[in-house]
Amino acid sequence: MKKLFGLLSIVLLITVLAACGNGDAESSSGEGESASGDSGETKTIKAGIGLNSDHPQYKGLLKFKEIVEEKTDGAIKVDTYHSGQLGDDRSMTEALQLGTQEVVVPSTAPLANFVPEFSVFDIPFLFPNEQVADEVLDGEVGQELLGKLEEQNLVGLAYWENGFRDLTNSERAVASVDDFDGLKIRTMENDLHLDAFKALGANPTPMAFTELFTAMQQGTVDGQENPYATIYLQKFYEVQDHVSNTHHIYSPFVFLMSKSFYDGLTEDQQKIVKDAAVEAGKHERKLNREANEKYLKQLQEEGMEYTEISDEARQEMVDAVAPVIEDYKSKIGEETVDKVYKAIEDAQK
Ligand code: KDG
Repeated sequence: MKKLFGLLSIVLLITVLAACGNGDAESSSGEGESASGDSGETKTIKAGIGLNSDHPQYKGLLKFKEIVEEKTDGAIKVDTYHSGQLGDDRSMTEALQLGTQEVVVPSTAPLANFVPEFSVFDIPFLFPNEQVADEVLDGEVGQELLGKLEEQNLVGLAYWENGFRDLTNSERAVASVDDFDGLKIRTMENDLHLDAFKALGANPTPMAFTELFTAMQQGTVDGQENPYATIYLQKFYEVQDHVSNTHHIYSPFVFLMSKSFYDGLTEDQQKIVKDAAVEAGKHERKLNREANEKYLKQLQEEGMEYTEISDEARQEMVDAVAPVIEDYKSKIGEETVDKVYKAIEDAQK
C-alpha cells in the first residue's frame, strides 16, 4: 500500500511539472501556438465605420467578423461599430495610430492627409468604370500605395468600394458647369476635392461625414456628393431635392488595421485577417454595385429630381478641373500619378 502511494505521488509530480513547462513556453514567446493563435488569450478588434448599418460597407464588416471569428476559433473577436459611433474617418484613423482602435474603413480622400500619394484617387474623372478601378487598386500600384501606410503606423489590408460620387443639393437642378455657381457644397476633408469644386464655381466646405446630415438640414450647406447608395441609405433625400449623375470621382475605401495590433498577431493570424479583409471586400463591392444600381430610381420615388449630365456638359467639367489636376501632380508625386494613369491604360487594353 505504502509502495503504491509512493508511485502515485511520483506520477502526480511528473504531471504537474510537465504542465508548468507548457505554460511557460506559451506565455513567454507564444511559439507553438495553433493555427488559430490558441494561446488562451482572446484578442479583440474594435472596427468602426462612418456609414450606417444598412450600408453595404457595414455588411462587409460583418462578413469580415464572421470569417475572422470562425477561422481563429474565436481567438480573435470582432466588435463592429457603424454610423460614426467611434468617430469620423480621420479621428478613427488617428485612433488606429494611437492603438486605441484596431480597424477602420475610410475613403481614400481623408487618408491623403496621412499619405499624400493617396490623393491620386481624388483626381476627378480618373476611372472610367468600377472594373478598371478594381484592376488598378488590386494591382501593383494600388498595393504599393497600401505599403506606404506603414510609415504612418497603419496597415492597409485591402481596397473596398465607396463608389462613383454624384452631386445632390437643395437649390437647383445641376446640368452644367454654370449650375455649380455659388453652391455651398460639403466635401470630404481633402484639398484636391476643395480646389476641384472651386474650379467648377462652387463654394465648397470640408466637413466630417458625421456632421453632414445636420449641416444640410440646417442649411449650413446646400449640397454634398456621395454615391447613390449613401444618398439613399442615409436618407439624404429628406433634406435634398436634386440629384445629378456627375460621377466626378470614384472613391475607394481602404480597410485599415492598427500596425501595433497587426504586429502583435501571430503570422497565421495576420494571414487570416488579411485574407478576410480581401474576401469581405469582394462581398462588399458586389453588394455596393447592386445598391448603386437600384437606388437612383428609389431616390426619384422619394421625390428627388434627377438631372442627367450630357457628354458635352461632362466634358466642360473635365476642362474646368484640368488646371487643378495639373497643379496637384507634383503635390501627389509625378511618379505615382504616372503609374496610375499607365495602369488605367493597361486595364483597358
Ligand atoms: O464609413 C465611410 C464614411 O465615413 C465616409 O468615408 C463616407 O464618402 C464618405 C464621405 O462623404 O465622407
